[in-house]
Order: sequence, then structure tokens, then C-alpha cells
Amino acid sequence: MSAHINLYCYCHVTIFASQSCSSRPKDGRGGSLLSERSMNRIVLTAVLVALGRADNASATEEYPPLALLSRPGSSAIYSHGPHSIDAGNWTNRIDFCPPGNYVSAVRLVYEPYRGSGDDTGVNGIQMQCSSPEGVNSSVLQSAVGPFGLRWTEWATCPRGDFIFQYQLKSEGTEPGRDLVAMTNILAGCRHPRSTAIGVTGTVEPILPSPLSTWGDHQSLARCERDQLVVGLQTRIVPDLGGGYDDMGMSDLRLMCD
Ligand SMILES: [Ca+2]
Repeated sequence: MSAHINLYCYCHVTIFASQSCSSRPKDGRGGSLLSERSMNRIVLTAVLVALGRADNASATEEYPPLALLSRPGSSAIYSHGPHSIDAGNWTNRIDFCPPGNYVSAVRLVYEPYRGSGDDTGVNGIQMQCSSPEGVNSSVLQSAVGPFGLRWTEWATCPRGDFIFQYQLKSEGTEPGRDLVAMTNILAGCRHPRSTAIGVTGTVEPILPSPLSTWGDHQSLARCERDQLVVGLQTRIVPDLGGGYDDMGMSDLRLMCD
């Protein structure tokens, strides 16, 4: 399995390899001021585009080999789009519900808004497994980013219903912005014995403002008609240290069975 990290350096060393990275503190999320950092980011983005670093194509290629990680009979779904960010490492840890149990609720761990600091937003996710009778069992988590401090409330499907589809919400690599990558998840629930595709409820953890306003919904990913979500795997950007843009959790893959 190949691990991959994109480092978004604020100084020209990434581009020209002729200067040292500054250790000055990172500034806030505002994109209105064309600071030195913003100009550097614009130049870096232009160089990445020129080098053909298409985010979506690269992200797809970075998935670990499923045969080594999946539970027999399960399949993976993922939500990508124009705002997906190819950054961070896919963890080897895929958490699964006990056999016969499915995911019924979701919550996020996040770093509160930093104001003038380097934001990371969402750093991790937990999913609650439940039996078809609605009895809770294990909690799935996979890997979590280093800056998560607070948990949202659980966003829960109607009793006896389970998650079968989701859309990731995330930010793109907008020039001049302090990036946070994944910003939320919008998931759909249905009854396990229903043969209809219709959604019986949606769940979306509630984040405080301004985190709640960041990002855009990516493509809809849905389990096969006879499957529900039973597992998860996260992609995390580790603490990159001073001078780099930290992002917390960057991507999510769900497992269906
Ligand atoms: Ca950031």
C-alpha cells in the first residue's frame, strides 16, 4: 500500500527549492487579503495545475487494495467531486459493525474555529452500530486527526432504519484559503426490509458556525440495493508542523454489506 501526503507549503521552497520554509505562525481563513502567504499559495496552486496534479484522479489511485482490508462480501463506496482534496494518508484500520448490525447514527469530532489561526475543522467521525431491533452495539471510528477537541451530537436515523448512502462535504483547493478538507457528511437512512430506494430520513451532524458554512456536497455514494453501511475507513492529514496548512480529516470511505 502506498502512503501519500500532499504538503501545502506556504513558502517558495516547495516550488523553487531555493529558500527555506518560514516558521512564522499561520494566519486565518480569510481570502480577501493577498498576503505573501496567499500569493505563495496562488503560485503553488498554479504550479500543481501545470504539473497535471488532478485531485480526483490522484485520490482514486491512492485507495488501499481492498482485498487486504475488506470483510468478505462487503463493498466500498466513496463520495468525490470537484471539491475533493488529495491530501493525507488512508489508515489501515477499517472498523466494521458486528455481523447482522448496521450503522444507524453518526457524529463528528472537530477543532473549534481558531479565528486568526490555522483551522482544521473536522478531524474524525464515529458511527453507531445497531441491530435490526434498534439495540446499539459497537461504535466505529477508524483513525482520527490530531486536532479534534469537541464532538457534535449524534445525528440518528429513525429507529430501526440504517444509513445506506452519503455525500461528503468538503472544500476544494481554493487559492489563498486556509484549507480544512472534509467539512461534514450528509447521509440517508432506509428500512432494512424495504425494497424501495427511497430515503426514510437524513442525518447530518450539526457543527457550530462558521464551520457549518464551509464546503460543498460531493457526489452521492449509495450501497447496492440489498446492502447497508457496516464499516468505515478514514483519511487523515497528520500534524504537518509550522509553516504548513493542517487539515485534520480529509476523506471517508464507507463499507456496505
Ligand atoms: Ca488549515
